[in-house]
Amino acid sequence: MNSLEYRLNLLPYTRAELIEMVKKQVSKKRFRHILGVEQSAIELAEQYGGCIERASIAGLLHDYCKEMPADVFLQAIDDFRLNVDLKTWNNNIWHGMVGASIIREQLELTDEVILHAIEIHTTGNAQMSLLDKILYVADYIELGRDFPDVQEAREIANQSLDAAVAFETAHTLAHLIAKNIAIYPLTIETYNHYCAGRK
Ligand code: DGI
Ligand code: FE
Ligand code: FE
Repeated sequence: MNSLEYRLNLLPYTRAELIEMVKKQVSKKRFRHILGVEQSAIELAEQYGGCIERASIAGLLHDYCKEMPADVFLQAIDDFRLNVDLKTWNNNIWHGMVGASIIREQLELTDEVILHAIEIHTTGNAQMSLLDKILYVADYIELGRDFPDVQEAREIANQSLDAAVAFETAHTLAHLIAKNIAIYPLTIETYNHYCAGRK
């Protein structure tokens, strides 16, 4: 994907400049994951008729805030007047839900479609856009991922994006429940809508 050039002016940077900025924010391992998510997101956008450029930017930025310390998120929740209930969660929830606001400000990204996909990339929600689904699924199936059900998830994603959202959500929930980890309310919304057929 080295030939991809941004033409939509969604960001004041080239893709190469954006990649350098992301590289400075995260560990080598996470950087490799991020490049994998970008690649998978672009492929899903090609297959399902999404915007390639938005898929690339969302993939490259989705975990931009993943390694930021708790105090940055707690301050951002105040600064951006986000719901104070967010303070009771942790980095796993903050890096998307709060990260989107940090990215909007720090990277001068104003495209709300991309920002929303980043915001809910961990949890999903009941009304996911095409880009929301592309990023949510790409994060799960990128080529660097190696867990027991990943091959099945890739095959399902090749057939139906909604089925892939459902598969990922059911498996993530089962994993969280098995470990007695608290479920973020949006994750339950995603489950009710995409796995249990509630409108
Ligand atoms: O950032 P990544 O590791 O690439 O992936 P992610 O953003 O999808 O998930 C980050 C972590 O968040 C992962 O360990 C699963 C966890 N997670 C997903 N849904 C929920 C959750 N954690 C809590 N507490 N509640 C959730 O609903
Ligand atoms: Fe993430
Ligand atoms: Fe990720």
